[in-house]
Amino acid sequence: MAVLDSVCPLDCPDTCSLAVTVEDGRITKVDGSSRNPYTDGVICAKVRRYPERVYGPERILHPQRRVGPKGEGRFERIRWDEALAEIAARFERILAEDGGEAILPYHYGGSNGLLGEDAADLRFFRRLGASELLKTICAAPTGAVYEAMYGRMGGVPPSDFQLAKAIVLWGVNPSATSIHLATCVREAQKRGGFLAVIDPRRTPLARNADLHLPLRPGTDVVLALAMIRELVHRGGCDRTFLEQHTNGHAEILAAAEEYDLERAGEICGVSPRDIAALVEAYAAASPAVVRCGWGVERNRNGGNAVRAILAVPAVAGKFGVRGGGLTMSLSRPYPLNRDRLSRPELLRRPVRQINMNHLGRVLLEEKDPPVRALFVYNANPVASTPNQNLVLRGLAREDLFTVVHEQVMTDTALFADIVLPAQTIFEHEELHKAYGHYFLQHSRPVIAPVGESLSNPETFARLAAAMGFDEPELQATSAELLRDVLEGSGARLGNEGVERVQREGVVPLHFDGDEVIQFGNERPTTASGRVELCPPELGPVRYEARAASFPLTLLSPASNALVNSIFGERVRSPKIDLHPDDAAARGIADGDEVRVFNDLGEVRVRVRLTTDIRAGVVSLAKGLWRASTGNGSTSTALVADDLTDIGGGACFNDARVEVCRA
Ligand SMILES: Nc1nc2c(c(=O)[nH]1)N[C@H]1C(S)=C(S)[C@@H](COP(=O)(O)OP(=O)(O)OC[C@H]3O[C@@H](n4cnc5c(=O)[nH]c(N)nc54)[C@H](O)[C@@H]3O)O[C@H]1N2
Ligand SMILES: Nc1nc2c(c(=O)[nH]1)N[C@H]1C(S)=C(S)[C@@H](COP(=O)(O)OP(=O)(O)OC[C@H]3O[C@@H](n4cnc5c(=O)[nH]c(N)nc54)[C@H](O)[C@@H]3O)O[C@H]1N2
Ligand code: SF4
Ligand SMILES: [Mo]
Repeated sequence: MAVLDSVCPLDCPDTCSLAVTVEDGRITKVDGSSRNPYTDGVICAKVRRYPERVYGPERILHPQRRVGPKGEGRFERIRWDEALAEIAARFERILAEDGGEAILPYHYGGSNGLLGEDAADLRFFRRLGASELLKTICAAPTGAVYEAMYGRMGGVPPSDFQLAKAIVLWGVNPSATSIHLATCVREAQKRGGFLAVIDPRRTPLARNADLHLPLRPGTDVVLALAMIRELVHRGGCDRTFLEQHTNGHAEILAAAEEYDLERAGEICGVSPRDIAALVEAYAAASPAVVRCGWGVERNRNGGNAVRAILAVPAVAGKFGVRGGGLTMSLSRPYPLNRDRLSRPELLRRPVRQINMNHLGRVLLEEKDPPVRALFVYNANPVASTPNQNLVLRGLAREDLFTVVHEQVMTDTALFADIVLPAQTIFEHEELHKAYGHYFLQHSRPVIAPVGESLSNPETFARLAAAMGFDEPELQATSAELLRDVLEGSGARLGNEGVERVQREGVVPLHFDGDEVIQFGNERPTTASGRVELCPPELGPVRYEARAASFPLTLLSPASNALVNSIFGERVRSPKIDLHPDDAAARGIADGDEVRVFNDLGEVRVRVRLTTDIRAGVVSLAKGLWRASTGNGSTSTALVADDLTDIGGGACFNDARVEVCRA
């Protein structure tokens, strides 16, 4: 028996270090380890059960070829060399007839490891001249806004939240999505810190907050502007900071003038007194920190909401002290050489770009050229991409050649022509950044590959060889990819950072000084070196009210049991949250099976009545598998593939639905 080090690679901000028990070559236990001092031995319950996925009945053990109709899931076992030869032959024919752009890679955050995504895979697809996928399904609006306003400035690290006298959690639910941050927030509360939560749902932290503003989804831009106006009118605006460190303050203050407390209260559906109380507590506290999550962005007004939220700490002058300022994704300060890793120079001519949120319509409607081959890896679009029914129709196209590289037989893999077995984190080497802390981590395999599974780098290297591509960078090993991504990492990793991370497994990022202080040692990296409150690329500040086609707003947030669709195979009977008033109006009782529907689709599930959600809003978890509902449809079946106002993001929390008894 041995206990070996690993790292959780799931798309979760915490990137915990793991201690994995291996007996006779098999994993018997996954636990937390203290190698990463921030995650310090604590992990979530779902990852403790990871071995069930590694060895479970859904695990894909060898390459397979479809023998039945698309989607039915009947496959025959084939050898790797047969699979690769068949893919290469199909790709070559498509290249000759329609060009590389008729091939579409589809990938996202299945593994957040640096070697398994946007590395060997992109090298291969660039050499092929395939269409380029715009990775917009998550964090595109927040990313575009943050980049334009603050550049790559580091955010407040979670451990410093304990120092804050006021914390505003805005559209984020750390109890499910970032458990170590939740611990830090509770610690700040124990020390007397004020907590406000802005969320249409009463999340676990909202239950014990000093103030919970259950606003109407999609109205955050108005709330943030009203806060700014109130700061100005109540003497909480830091004019000196605005003059010295920002551009565009006159514009944002002018936009804010439109929303006094009464008007904002009416639009957002919260009491004007609560908005005033929020501003008062926030203005009075130092340090005060705003944590903006991703729930806010998934709306047609999402980009503008995030820009207005990120302006609040600047207007209030909350920077310059440890524990004060703002936090979103913390991945920006990582010293990563993305171009060295993904080699843009392999692209011989510009190629078309395809927004991943439009997968369904692209498969069905794109003509110039049509998508003839789809290569899915690190993603499960049937579960996770907007407009599920359109995606399913696209995948059902008889003339579409679909390859899926996966760990388990997902709803997407069922539609593949060729299925390729992928490894889990326990079977290959990886390098891990995090978006919820500042420790770079390295992990080695702890078991031999299960079945004939291959890592992503190995799969794309073999595919390149099968295509006869002879560029040496298409055959890079994990060790070479690791060196490439850290090339030039310099001071941020210490002088011998590359060796150290491999030797020690965990290396903290170095900031100038030990602490991270926004507008101390961390500053905006915008061209002006200032906060850009109204940069031209974000357009004018705006809020678009929307005529409701159906009466209820559907949210589909993260839940404890899954990470996106990973572990969805375990979920048996999910429930949709409905407010008792909405239920009474429809004659629905707790536990009833209901139809949730709109003009795009219908989902049949049971109901959970709860006052933890605002009336007029319903909530069904993201990432469910089709088998878990009564009719094989999940929340994405009700989500239109509209794009957000900024960044081309998905509008998951902007769906309108009706609910009735089934
Ligand atoms: N357990 C678990 N952890 C995860 C994930 C998971 O699936 N499961 N997913 C990971 C990923 S990929 C991501 S991106 C992060 C996401 O992390 P979070 O941002 O915390 O997650 P979400 O659940 O998308 O949204 C957070 C909250 O936003 C609220 N919300 C919805 N619409 C609005 C709105 O219009 N305004 C406001 N103010 N709030 C709104 C929702 O009710 C929800 O409680 O979590 C990561 N961690
Ligand atoms: N309704 C609704 N849907 C949402 C959201 C929402 O708020 N509401 N939010 C979304 C968010 S936040 C995100 S980030 C996206 C995520 O969307 P996706 O990135 O598509 O996430 P998953 O559905 O978890 O699919 C990841 C797949 O990658 C596989 N995988 C893991 N590791 C590897 C590997 O090393 N190699 C290969 N080849 N495969 C691997 C996993 O088994 C899994 O099936 O979904 C979005 N979908
Ligand atoms: S999913 Fe998140 S909380 Fe759970 S082990 Fe992985 S990184 Fe840690
Ligand atoms: Mo995400």
